[in-house]
Amino acid sequence: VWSAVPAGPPDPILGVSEAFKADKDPRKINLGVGAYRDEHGKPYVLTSVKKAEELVASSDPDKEYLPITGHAGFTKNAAKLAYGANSIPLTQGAVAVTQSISGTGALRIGGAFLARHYPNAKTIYLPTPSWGNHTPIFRDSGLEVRGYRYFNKETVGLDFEGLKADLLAAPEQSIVLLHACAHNPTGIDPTHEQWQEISNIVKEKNLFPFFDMAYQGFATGSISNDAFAVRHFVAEGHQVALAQSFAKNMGLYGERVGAFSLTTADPEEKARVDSQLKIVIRPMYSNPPLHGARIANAILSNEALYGEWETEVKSMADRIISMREKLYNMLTHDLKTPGEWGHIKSQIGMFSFTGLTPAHTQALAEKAHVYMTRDGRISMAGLNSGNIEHFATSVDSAVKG
Ligand code: PLP
Ligand code: TYF
Repeated sequence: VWSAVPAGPPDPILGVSEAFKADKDPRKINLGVGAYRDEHGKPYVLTSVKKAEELVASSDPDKEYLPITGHAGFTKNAAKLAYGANSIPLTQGAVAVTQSISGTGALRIGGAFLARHYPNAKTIYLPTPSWGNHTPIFRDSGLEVRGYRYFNKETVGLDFEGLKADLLAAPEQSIVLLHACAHNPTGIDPTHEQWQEISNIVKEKNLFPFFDMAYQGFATGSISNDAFAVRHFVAEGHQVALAQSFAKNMGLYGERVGAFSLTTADPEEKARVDSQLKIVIRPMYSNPPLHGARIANAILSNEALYGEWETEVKSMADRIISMREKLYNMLTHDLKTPGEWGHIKSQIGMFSFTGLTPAHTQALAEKAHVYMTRDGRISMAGLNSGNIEHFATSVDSAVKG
């Protein structure tokens, strides 16, 4: 039956982990997938998460189905985390929110909802580059995918003029995907002033903003600072779509905890939107899983646990920042590696877009057992005091050829 099915390519990011696993050298380093590692290179389960799990277990909960839109306490608290407790649409009861299968599921629900109900052009503009999964998610949702300029190779910074020109040239009422903070893969975010300008263009051109917030807390270490863009747009009167993930900031990767929300005009409109979100979700997976939402809700609804969690998010962000400093110093001062490496320090969040070429990344894998995506992106969280020297000297050799 399947004789005509062609073999497909592996996921460009998860495929890196496969190559890493197959390598038996003890010096090997995986800087491919964006998953936090502690200073010993081990996956990290947050103490606040362990305590939340104990709290959940001690309440001896049942295993009944959740409603289609998920755990009501969790979705309420997730929306509060993103929009802020004083957000006007939130206090007015005008935010439609559903639990989702992490951030990917939230994007997919959003894509499907927009393809069905957005009254205007079914085109979504993604930054170039963007997270590799964005294009297939929105294409498979039934939207047409186009790009807007984002990264300037020359400055290794934001191509703000290109971004503005492309959004101004987009047909009115197009959808525009914005990384809320800690842009993946570049690690480059607009400044607050630039966000204000983007908000003005989005308003002027009547574009529809769809925020992907997969790293709230990871950019600056502060939950509220990292929500600046979303909260600014909402305060400016935009109606927004928002995909949230708790994979990174709570370390709940495999638990698949996320939320999708839409701000609406009023509670009556919200109720209609809610009903249609259910109609989108029901034939996809009926209702979401329980456990992760209970953990996240236990943290978000308990003041002491919330405080502990915020401290842990900041400590993850700070460890990454310290690795940026160290790597920069090794390349620039110790090894005098050719090139300008300041962007390693200035980039934000989990990733650094190093500027290493596909040829460099191939040499690093083959000669040094160092794995990263072909675009030269590294997950800073994969570096630690035990492996950073091997990484820096290997990069130095690759660059010097
Ligand atoms: N959006 C971006 C930009 C990401 O980097 C990721 C990956 O973590 C996601 C969304 C969704 O990830 P997940 O489905 O694991 O929450
Ligand atoms: O960019 C990353 O590394 C993360 C993790 O199909 C990820 O966003 C990567 C690929 C993928 C799902 C998650």
